[in-house]
Amino acid sequence: MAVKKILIEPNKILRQVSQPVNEVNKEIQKLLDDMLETMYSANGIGLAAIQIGIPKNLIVIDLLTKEKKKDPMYFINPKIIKQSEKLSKYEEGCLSIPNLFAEVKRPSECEVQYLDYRGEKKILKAAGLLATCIQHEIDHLNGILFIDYLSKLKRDIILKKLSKQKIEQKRLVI
Ligand code: K2U
Ligand code: ZN
Repeated sequence: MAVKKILIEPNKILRQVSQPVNEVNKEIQKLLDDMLETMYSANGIGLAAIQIGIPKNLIVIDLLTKEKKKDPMYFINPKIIKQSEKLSKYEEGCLSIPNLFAEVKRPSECEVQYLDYRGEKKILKAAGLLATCIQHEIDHLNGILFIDYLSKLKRDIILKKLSKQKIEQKRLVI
């Protein structure tokens, strides 16, 4: 397994629409393994392949709820097939938008159809943080970031802070 570099917004690659996976094979499983290791090392609870620059419909999630015991979930070609009318608010973050959080409203529950790590067809009913995370990650596969749901004012403030962070990091490297 390998830890990969996570792309940071603003980055055109993060706005790409990812493509379906045609065959679940060793190469795809290795990619899922690397995504999971990258997510754990970044203290995230979800990661989409596009965040490491791979435009494929692949997501990993681990909410680490049971006493921080690892219980990874793998989603290949995930598709939301139902969403509740009821909405829930959650203060979202993103590994591609480091150290910045904002409240986002999303359907409280969703049903997602996908292939699992072995390529088996599955349907999952999700609620709470899992529902939020799945919808956040599937947004990534469509080139959508949580800041896109914010007002222009809030989004511009966040983008300004991100650009400042990037300049400061460049200074540190030199
Ligand atoms: O897509 C990502 O960058 C992963 C997000 C997933 C996430 C976003 C919003 C709400 C829940 C999950 C990161 O894990 S953001 C860091 C984080 C960690 C724990 C809880 C919430 C956010
Ligand atoms: Zn994200």
